[in-house]
Amino acid sequence: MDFNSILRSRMKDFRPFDQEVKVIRKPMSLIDSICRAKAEGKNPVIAEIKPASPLAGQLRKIDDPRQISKAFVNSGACGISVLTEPKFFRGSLNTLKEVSRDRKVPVLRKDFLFDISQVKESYHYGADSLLLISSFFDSEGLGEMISESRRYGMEPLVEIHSEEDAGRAVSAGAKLFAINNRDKDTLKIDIKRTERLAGFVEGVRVSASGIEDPGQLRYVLQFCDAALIGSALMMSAYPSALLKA
Ligand code: IGP
Repeated sequence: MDFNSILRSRMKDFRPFDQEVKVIRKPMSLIDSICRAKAEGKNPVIAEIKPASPLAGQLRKIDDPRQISKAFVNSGACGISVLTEPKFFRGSLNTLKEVSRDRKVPVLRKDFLFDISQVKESYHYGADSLLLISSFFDSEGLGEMISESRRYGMEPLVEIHSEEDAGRAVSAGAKLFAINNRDKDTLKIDIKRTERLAGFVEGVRVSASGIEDPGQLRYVLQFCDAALIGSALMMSAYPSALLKA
């Protein structure tokens, strides 16, 4: 399994979101939340609700996503990421809606998004930010997704895997970047990618994937403003052991 196959599967049963949506809610700023955590001397961590992964299968049975989100916030998370891809990650938009209902920190929609209507959909289901994977777009297409997100008051998190992705994200005007330590073809982790790519983007940087222990968290926070952690938190009963490390 690789990122492009997951994207293709997502495109297959895709129907554009065509509901009318009133833009009333003002999304919370993930950038502000990261900067605040940093200023307060906390580990800025975005904790992810990730029921399953393509390699590991089920990580945790999610009965009450709001309970998990509350535990993450109480342990000091500065953001919550919610997987909404249904097939490989067993996520849902419903979970996003649930989690964002009583949000205390910004909520990120994590999916393999490709169509402009999915920006409005993300807002409708309560997202404060959404992930855009740089390699899925050309620079113009990525720029359009970014502008559309900002029309709803959401600053997207633009994910990069390579120098080339970084260049595209920068020229499309991204301000908030995720350096993904997972190879998108093999799904293997190389945590040093954070160190290699950090210098290619300017703005707020998040290191994502494969962070499993306090040592790795400290390592990535040398180069990035925040870390995004899924699997390790899903499999642990004590999120604060990692978040407050
Ligand atoms: C979390 P991990 O290794 O802590 O479970 O990784 C997150 O980075 C990962 O879920 C992710 C992802 C994505 C999932 C990063 N980019 C894009 C789906 C789509």
